[in-house]
Parts: sequence; C-alpha cells; structure tokens
Amino acid sequence: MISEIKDKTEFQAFTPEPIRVLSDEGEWVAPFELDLDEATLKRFYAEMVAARMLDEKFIILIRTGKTSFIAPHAGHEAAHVAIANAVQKGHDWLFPYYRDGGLWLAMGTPPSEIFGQMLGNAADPAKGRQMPSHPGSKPLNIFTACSAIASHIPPAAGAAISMKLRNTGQVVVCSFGDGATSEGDWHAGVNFAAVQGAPAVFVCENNRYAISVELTHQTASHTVADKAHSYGIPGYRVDGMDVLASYYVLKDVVERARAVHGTALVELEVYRYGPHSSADDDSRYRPKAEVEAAKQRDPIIRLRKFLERQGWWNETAETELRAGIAHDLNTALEQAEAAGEAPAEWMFEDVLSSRPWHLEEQRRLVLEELR
Ligand SMILES: Cc1ncc(C[n+]2csc(CCOP(=O)(O)OP(=O)(O)O)c2C)c(N)n1
Repeated sequence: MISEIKDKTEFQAFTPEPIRVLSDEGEWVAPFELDLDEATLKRFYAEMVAARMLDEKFIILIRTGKTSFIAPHAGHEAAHVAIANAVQKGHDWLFPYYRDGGLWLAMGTPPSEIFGQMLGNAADPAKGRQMPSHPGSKPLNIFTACSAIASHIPPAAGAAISMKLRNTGQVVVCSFGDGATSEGDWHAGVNFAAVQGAPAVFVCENNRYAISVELTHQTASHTVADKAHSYGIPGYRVDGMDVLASYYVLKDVVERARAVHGTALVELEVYRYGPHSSADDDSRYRPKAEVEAAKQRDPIIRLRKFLERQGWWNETAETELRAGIAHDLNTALEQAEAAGEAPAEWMFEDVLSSRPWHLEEQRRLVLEELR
C-alpha cells in the first residue's frame, strides 16, 4: 500500500496490501520521485522481454523433443529482473530455484550456456549432470538449482553466516516458490539465518500454486510475508508483477542486509501463466479465466505503458528490440546445438580428486565400448 511507504529508502514491512509503484495502466503511483534514468528503465524492459522470449524458446525445445523438462517462468519476469538488478553481480551470491530462467539470463549467464544446460550436451557447464532448467554459474556466484524443494535454503543461510563471520560485504539472495515455505528446510534455514543476523534476503516468488496445491491449502498464514514475524525479521509484501516496486524494495533490503547484516523476507506476488512444468496439466486445477485475469497485470505490458507515457517507447523500438533478442537467442541455440553430445568421460570427472581403481576401470570400459 503506497500510503504505508515512509520513503523510498525505508519501505515499511508487513503492509496490508502489496507495495506497488506502477498502476496496471503504467502510471507512477509512488509517493517518491523516480530516480532511475531512461537507459536503466529501458534495460529493465529489455531484460523482461528477453526473459519472456527465453521461456518461449524453452517451450519450443520441449515440444520438439530437444529437452526433457521445463519449468515455465512467464509471469515471473519482473521478479527475475528486479533480483538481478538489486544485487552486486559476481560479488553477492544467488541461490535460485528451477523457475528462475529469466534471472539466469538477466544476471548475464550466456544464453548458449543456458541452452547447453537445457540440452545437457557439450555446451553445458554442468556437464549434463543436472536436470534441464537447473543451471548454476561459478563465475556469477549462482548456486546450482536443485529440484528438492527448499533444499537450498539451509545452504543459503550457511553461506550468509559465513559472509558475516568473514565480513566480506557480500549478501545472499535466495529465491523459491510459495510451496517451499511449507518445507521443514525452509523454516530451519530462515530461522538459522535470522538468529545469526546473516546478510540473507529470502525472496518468495509467490505464484499461489505448488503444482496443483493452491496456497490456502498449504498454509494458514494470511500472507507469506507474515511468516517473517516468527523469525523476528521484516517481511515485505510486494506486487511482483511491478518490476519497479520489486526492484526498489529488493535494492533497499539487499543494501540494508549488507550494511547491518540483517536478514529479511520479501514476498513477490507473481503468477505463472504456463503449467507448473512440462509434466503438468494446469487446466485440471485452475480455471482459464483466472490465468487470463492474471495476465491483465502483466509486468512487461505494464512497464511498456509506463515507458510510452514518458515518450520513451514506440512500436519501432519494440520491433527492433524483439528482432535483436530473437537473433541473439537463435544464434545462442545454434551454438549450443553445434557443441554436440557431452563426452562420456565427463561422467567420471570432478567428483573425486583422484579416481579410485574401480572408476578408472569403468571409465576405460565405457570408452572402449564407445570406440
Ligand atoms: C522435497 C520435495 N517435495 C516434493 C517435490 C515435488 N515438487 C516439485 S515442484 C513442487 C511444487 C513447488 O511449488 P513452489 O515452491 O510453490 O514453486 P513453483 O513451482 O510454484 O514455482 C513439488 C511439490 C520436490 N521436488 N521436492
């Protein structure tokens, strides 16, 4: 709720309504002045469009049988772009989850690596060892996503505690879905980070469903942000389809975490337009009309309306932007596909510092067989 915001640099926790700065019609409705310049706002827009187009590519990959699993992220783009722009890239650490495709892209992960991971081939930095849609990045400090829900929360807490002990000036931003907040790991991890005063920002991308289970069927809490009360940390409820509100709140919370080693919970209210995954039929548990209604809050259309109001965007700019992104994604996919199959010997690498005799023997037999 806008009237609840004291000023831009100190958003109030536990507001009864989600914090927003843009109306659905793209009007600026915050009680503070916008201080982002035209180039930055256009970049946020371009990153969200790229995230959406990446999702569309993932859908093509699954439909053409080139990948075996996708977790559609359309509807989550504002959350992804806000997180990527609120952190110090390559300095802070991210602990994302499988629905963060747009976040990997906005962080600067080369799209050819993202596609390599989706194909599980020689272009995959994870060497084909992860399920598709579960990348990570060593140079960008992005912890590899794990399918086991909330299993990344305790490691995120541990990393943040370590940052505090070593006084590194880094922050952990850990994202997850609403369903993750009903897992034991989530409570253990958030509690541990909070009691240690660790610089960790926990970000819930609340899309109201954990596969087919609607939010009110898995938690009696009125909001996810409310759960922060139990751990003595602030909880912020934000319109997660308003990229600028999400950015401003996250930036504020991340910088406070860095300055005072504070832990916080940010709930971004989003909506996933697609099914939970390529193995799901969402028409069985939610009405089409609900999906269509959510699209009226679309983060990309909303920011576009705002840019148009400023006189900074038009159809020509839109066409050019989309053509550029399509070219980059197509080229990246071609590069990834050209890399070919992951070499079989990768199976035997990286786990142990030196290979014991029985693995050496297995490796030799596999390579002999393939020859
Ligand atoms: C520990 C664990 N339990 C169950 C599952 C099966 N599962 C996969 S995704 C999912 C739903 C997660 O929902 P949420 O955290 O809200 O994220 P979303 O997928 O909606 O973005 C479940 C229950 C799992 N992967 N791990």
